Amino acid sequence: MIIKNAEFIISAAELSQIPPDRKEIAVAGKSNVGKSSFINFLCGKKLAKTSKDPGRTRLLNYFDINGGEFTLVDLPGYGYAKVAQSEKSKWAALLEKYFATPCAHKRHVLLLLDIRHDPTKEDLMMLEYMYYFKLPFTVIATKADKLSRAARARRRGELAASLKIGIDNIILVSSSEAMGKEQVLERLEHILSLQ
Ligand SMILES: Nc1nc2c(ncn2[C@@H]2O[C@H](COP(=O)(O)OP(=O)(O)OP(=O)(O)O)[C@@H](O)[C@H]2O)c(=O)[nH]1
Ligand SMILES: [Mg+2]
Repeated sequence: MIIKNAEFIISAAELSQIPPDRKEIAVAGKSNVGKSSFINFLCGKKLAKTSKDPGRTRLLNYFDINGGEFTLVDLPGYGYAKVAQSEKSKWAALLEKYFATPCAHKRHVLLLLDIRHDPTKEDLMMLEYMYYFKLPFTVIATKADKLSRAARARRRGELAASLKIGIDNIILVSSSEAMGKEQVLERLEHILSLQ
């Protein structure tokens, strides 16, 4: 798969604003894990706003890929401690609605985890959602540039064990050092061919 064209569609606070029936790849993960950077890296252009401050993406941001081939969704990050409880529950409600609402979209979730850290309880909750709502997912381990090659391989095994998934369901990426793009695009091609 080649991403030839990527365009911002809409920032939505409500599911009713979601564009009509499309194949959808959702990018989920903890605040600051690198979701927006990953989308920009994948698309080869600065589409999504990134930030050093966690909690930058507060809405569902939709991007069209290759003129209708599929839609990428940048989801608001969860688990950022310094945010007011009221904001947190707003995000949680939006995310829950996103995952729980049955829809015509054929969805696949890319669940991003920082390669250096063990999954948090929110990450595990996301995983529970995936299983509960029978949403297929792939784990993307971000910021792989922060570790040596040997440490990366070790962490991949550890993450797979703690998530109880196969290592082939974890792709290592670095948006800043341009690692893993080919593997992600290959996986997306496969996912979309099944939808
Ligand atoms: N070293 C390194 N830093 C990264 C990488 N990807 C993202 N970052 C940094 O991590 C921080 C957060 O990145 P974002 O892409 O904004 O994270 P996000 O998950 O979209 O965050 P929210 O929108 O707050 O949920 C920024 O300072 C990025 O520069 C990476 O692959 N390697
Ligand atoms: Mg973001």
